[in-house]
Amino acid sequence: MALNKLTTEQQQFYEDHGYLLGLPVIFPGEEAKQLQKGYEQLISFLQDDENPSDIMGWHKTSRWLYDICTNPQILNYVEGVLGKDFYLAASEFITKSPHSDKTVPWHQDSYYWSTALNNTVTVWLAISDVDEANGAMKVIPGTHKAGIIQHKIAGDDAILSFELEQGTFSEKDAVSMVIPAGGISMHVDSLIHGSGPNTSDRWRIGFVIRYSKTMVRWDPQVYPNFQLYMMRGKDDYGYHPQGELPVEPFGRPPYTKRIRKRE
Ligand SMILES: O=C(O)CCC(=O)C(=O)O
Repeated sequence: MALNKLTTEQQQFYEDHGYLLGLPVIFPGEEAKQLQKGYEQLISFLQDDENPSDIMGWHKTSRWLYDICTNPQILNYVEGVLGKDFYLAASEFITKSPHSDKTVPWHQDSYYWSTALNNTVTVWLAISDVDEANGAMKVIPGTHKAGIIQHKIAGDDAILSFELEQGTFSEKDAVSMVIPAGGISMHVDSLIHGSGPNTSDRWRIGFVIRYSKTMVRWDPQVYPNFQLYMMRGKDDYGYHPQGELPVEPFGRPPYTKRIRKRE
C-alpha cells in the first residue's frame, strides 16, 4: 500500500502549533495487539527493582523495537517535519499503572537536552488506548515559539525532575493527545507538555521515539555514549557514531542498579 506523506496543511499546523494529532493509525487492529504482546515480552526482562519506564534505549538491543522505530510510514511523517536528513536519537516507554498518582510535570524536552531548539521531534506511539482518564499527554499549542522557559525542581509524584513554574504558560489552552492503540502523535522538542495521573483501571502505555536532524549534537559531557541510527538522507556533520544493529528479536542492555525517580 502506498505510504502517506504529511500534507502542506499538516506541515503548516506542526510549524504553527508544535504538534500533530489525528494521523491515520500506524498499527491498526491485529497489529496493535501484536504491539502489546511485544511489550509484554520486553517487560518479562525487567528485574525486580525495575519497571516499564526503565525500558530506555532498548531499540539498540531489540530488533523488534528497532523495526518499530524504522517503520517507513512513521519515517515519512518524520521526514515531513524534519526534512530529508535525520537520525533516530532515543526511545523509551512512559507508562502509568492503573490508579497511579504519577504525573509528567509540564516541561520542555529541550530544557533537559540542551539541543538546538526545534530540530528534534518525538513520535508518541500508543501501545494501549490512551485517553484523559488514563493520563494522556497534554500539550500547550504554540509554546515552541517562546524559547526555553526556566524550570524548577519537580514534586515527589512527578516522573521527571524539573517542571515549569505555574503562571509561565496558560494551562487552559492544553490539548489532550487522545490516541487509540497503534496510533501516534508528534511534538517538537520545545513544546510545553505533560500529563496527569491515571484515574482509570487500565494501564497507560506509551512508547516515545525521538528523531533529530543531523545538525543536532547531543552534548558529549551529558551523553558520553550517544549513538545515532541514520534513518534517512546523509550525515554531513558526523557528530555521533552510528550504533550497531540489534541482532536479537527481543533483547535488553546489561542490567545496572541505579537510583530511580520513576514509578
Ligand atoms: O508520556 C507523557 O505523558 C509525556 C511524554 C513526554 O514527556 C515526552 O514524550 O517528551
